[in-house]
Amino acid sequence: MRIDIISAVPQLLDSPFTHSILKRAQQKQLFEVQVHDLRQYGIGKHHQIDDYQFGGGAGMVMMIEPIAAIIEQLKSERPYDDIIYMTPDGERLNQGICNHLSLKKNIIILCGHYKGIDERIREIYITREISIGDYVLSGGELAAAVLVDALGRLLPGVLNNESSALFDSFQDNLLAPPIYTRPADYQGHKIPEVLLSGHQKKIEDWRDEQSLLRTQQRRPDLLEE
Ligand code: 6GU
Repeated sequence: MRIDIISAVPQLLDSPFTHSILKRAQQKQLFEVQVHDLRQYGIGKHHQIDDYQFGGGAGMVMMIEPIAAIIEQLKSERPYDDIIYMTPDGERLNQGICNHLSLKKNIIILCGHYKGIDERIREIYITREISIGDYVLSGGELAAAVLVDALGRLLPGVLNNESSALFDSFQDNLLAPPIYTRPADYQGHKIPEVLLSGHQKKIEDWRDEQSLLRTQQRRPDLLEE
């Protein structure tokens, strides 16, 4: 999978994909992330990328031409399955959307900044709009990083134990069960007996039960979906 991220503040994305799991995924060439500096496609001597809002109002608006120029450039290089705009008024991200998008070959992610982008960019180019939750960030970059991380770890071969993404919280609309490591007794805080039983079936049943319990207690909304 290849992801091209378009940003007015590319420095914000310097580090999230160069460590740990996503770093390894890129080294193994399972995954490629390219961050593009929108300002390089800006207009005139000052590489302008934003302008005042028609009709007045506070906040600058990202202009069409620089964004169109970089998207057209990228599209001339390879076909894209989706051009995603990160925006608080988009569809709220969940594991199902991540699973779906992780099957795509090439996607573009456009990060909004300032007040947002000219609406016509959305009409002309954007195929999908995604929010990461009901709160406002100062730009789409951190949201894009969240999306890329969630996609990268789903690609086949990225996680050490390939099956482990299947057991994540949310994969069955259930939260993950509690987990423990040594010591089995930490200052009197003991782990559940069943985990020491060596009885795999009982352990799995206990985990399923804990998953369900946790979901009922913390996220009953997931069970209604
Ligand atoms: Cl995608 N962008 C911004 N600016 N704020 C957000 C968001 C995105 N998702 C939640 N809040």
